[in-house]
Amino acid sequence: MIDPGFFITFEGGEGAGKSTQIRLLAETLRAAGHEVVLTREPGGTPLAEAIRGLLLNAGEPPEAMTQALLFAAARHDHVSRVIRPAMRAGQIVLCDRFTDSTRAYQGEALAEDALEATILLGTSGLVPDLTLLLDLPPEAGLGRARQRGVAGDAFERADLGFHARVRERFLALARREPDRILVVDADRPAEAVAASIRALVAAHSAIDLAGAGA
Ligand code: Z5A
Repeated sequence: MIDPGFFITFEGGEGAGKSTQIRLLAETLRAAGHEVVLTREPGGTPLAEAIRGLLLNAGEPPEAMTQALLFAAARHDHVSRVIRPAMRAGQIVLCDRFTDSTRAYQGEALAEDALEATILLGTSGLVPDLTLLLDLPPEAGLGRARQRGVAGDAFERADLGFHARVRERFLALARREPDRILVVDADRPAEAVAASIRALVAAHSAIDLAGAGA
């Protein structure tokens, strides 16, 4: 059975503006009368948030396959307890990072077939209806993230070359799945980015944004 809901993921590098934009789109959709679930990965359930703590704040980062399996375990709990039920209820689910982050980040160290096997275990085959890839140079994103003044997590502490390769892997995914993954230039003021996102959602879904300033 096809779920009546709609599943949108936000992807991109560090400090690309995902949290900002997901909040703005949620406001727009709610103003248009839609029921919206706003969630994030890793996280979204108590168990998955605990796994997030293990992944991002562990002193020594776990080995790559251990990381991928922890992301998959967190995602399985999140998908089965939050995302699927919301979609069955006809809600719009907005998720800050999902499987493409696994491909872009863990793809640095793992072979594609092994990585896809962990992704399939974590999602049970759920694929986003639409993915908005917020793209900007990693120097700009890291600069924004560091301006917030919070200590960087295990991924933020990686070198600039790593973040540049993450960006390239995201863009390669968008070239491979151009109907699902839409690239948004995130190196612009937040309101300009938000306007592009509203236009893309209106053009690539049946979601009615009328009356919400789309
Ligand atoms: N990870 C993984 O490896 N594998 C996986 O499968 C998954 C995740 C799911 C944590 O993610 C890490 O998990 C992530 C990959 C890994 N690490 N990295 N890198 P996260 O989503 O929690 O962390 P994040 O990407 O680092 O989020 P972030 O730093 O909060 O960035 P953001 O959500 O994209 O940006 P933001 O919070 O909206 O904005 C950042 C700052 O910039 C903030 O001060 C804003 O006010 C400002 N901002 C926002 N938009 C603009 C514009 N347009 N102009 C100027 N300033 C702006």
